[in-house]
Amino acid sequence: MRKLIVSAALGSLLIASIADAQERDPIQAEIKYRQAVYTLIGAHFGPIGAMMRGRQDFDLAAVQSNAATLAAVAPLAVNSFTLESHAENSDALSAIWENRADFDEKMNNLQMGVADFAEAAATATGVDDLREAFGNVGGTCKACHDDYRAEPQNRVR
Ligand code: ASC
Repeated sequence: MRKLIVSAALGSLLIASIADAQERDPIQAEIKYRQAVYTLIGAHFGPIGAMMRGRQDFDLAAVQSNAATLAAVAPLAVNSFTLESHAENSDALSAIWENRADFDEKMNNLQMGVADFAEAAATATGVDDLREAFGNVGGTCKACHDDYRAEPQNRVR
């Protein structure tokens, strides 16, 4: 029992020191920030996708709420690639920083696509009113993932 307590204490010290090291390293701090932003994007786009694809009952109020949050969060993604923050623990490819203008245009398309979707959701009466705007958002996600995100098999996570 005592051994267990000692090793648990050592374990949490180790975790705390890794967290401290990441906070002192601006690249790791940006990666952490970015992953937080994309976690939020996924958390709000996921339910929209499930409802739009008929995998979950369509609930207009839930779509509207998720879309509004998504529109607020998407601009943060743009600010999460300021440093050349590609590393072992990130799916962001170095191509981002080698094709900055193209990447920025694609990020801008994401923001506009999400804003249009949120606007469409605000006045929609049903799923059919949202198909086009949803397809556009999906296209902006895919455009970036195709060129600038590591393929799943290359991921460390
Ligand atoms: C999703 C999701 C994406 C996009 C993309 C569209 O539901 O998680 O990244 O749609 O697959 O092609």
